[in-house]
Amino acid sequence: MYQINKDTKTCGYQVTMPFPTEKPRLIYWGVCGRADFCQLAMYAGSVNYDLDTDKANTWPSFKNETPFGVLPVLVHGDLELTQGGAVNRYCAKLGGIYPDDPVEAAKVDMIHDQCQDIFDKIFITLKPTDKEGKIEAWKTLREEVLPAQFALLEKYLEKSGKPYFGGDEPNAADVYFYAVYGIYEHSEMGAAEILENYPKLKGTTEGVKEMGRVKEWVRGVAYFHSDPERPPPF
Ligand SMILES: N[C@@H](CCC(=O)N[C@@H](CS)C(=O)NCC(=O)O)C(=O)O
Repeated sequence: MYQINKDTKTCGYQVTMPFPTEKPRLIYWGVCGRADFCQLAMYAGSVNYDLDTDKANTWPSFKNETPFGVLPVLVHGDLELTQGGAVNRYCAKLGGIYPDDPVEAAKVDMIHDQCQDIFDKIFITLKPTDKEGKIEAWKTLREEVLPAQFALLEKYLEKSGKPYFGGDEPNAADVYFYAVYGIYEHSEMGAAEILENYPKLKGTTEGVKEMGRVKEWVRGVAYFHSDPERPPPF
C-alpha cells in the first residue's frame, strides 16, 4: 500500500504514503472565514473537492459525531480530519504546495500560525453588542492590529531577501497569508488600503493569484463584516 523510494540525500529510505483516491469533501458553511485557508490551499494546488454546505447547514445535528465537536471537517477516504492547522497542512500537501524539506516546512508552519493569530483577532468584532463598540473594534483592527501585523510580516520578507514566504516561488505560506488577508478584505474594513503600505507583502498576494485555480476562487458570504448594522449571516 505504500512506495519506498531510495533517498540518496539522506542515505535513508523515504516512505511515501499515497493519498486516498476519493475526492475530498469539506464540511463547512458557505461563508468566508476559517475554512478559507484550506480551500485556498486546494485551489492553489488545483485539488478538486466538494464543499458540503448542506451537511454543515444542519449543524449542530451531527456535532457529536465529529471528532472534536467543531467544523471544518475534511473527509478524504477513511480519513476524517479536523482542527484547522491539520486540515490546512493536509490540503497544502494534497496540492503539492507544502515543502518536503523539514526546515522549509517549519517556516510554512510558522507563517501559518502567524496568519491564524491574525485571523483570531477578527473575533474582537463579535464581542460588542452595541453599534459603537463594533465600530471601535473594527477601528482597532484597521489602525492598530493589521498595520502592526503586516509590518512584522513585511520585515520578515525583507530579511529573507526573497519575494515570497516560500522563497523564490510562492508556496502554502503565501497562500495562508492570502487567505487571512482576504477574510479582512471581504469584511470591507479597508484591508486593501492597508496592504498598499507593505509592497513585499502585497507582492506575495499577486503571486498567489497566479497559482493553480486561485483566480476561480469565489469567497463565501462575509461572516465578519465591518458594517456594524449588518448581522452575521447566521
Ligand atoms: N481550533 C479549531 C476551532 C474550530 C472552530 O471554532 N470552529 C467553529 C466555526 S469557525 C465551530 O465549529 N463552531 C460551532 C460550534 O462550536 O458548535 C480549528 O482551528 O479548526
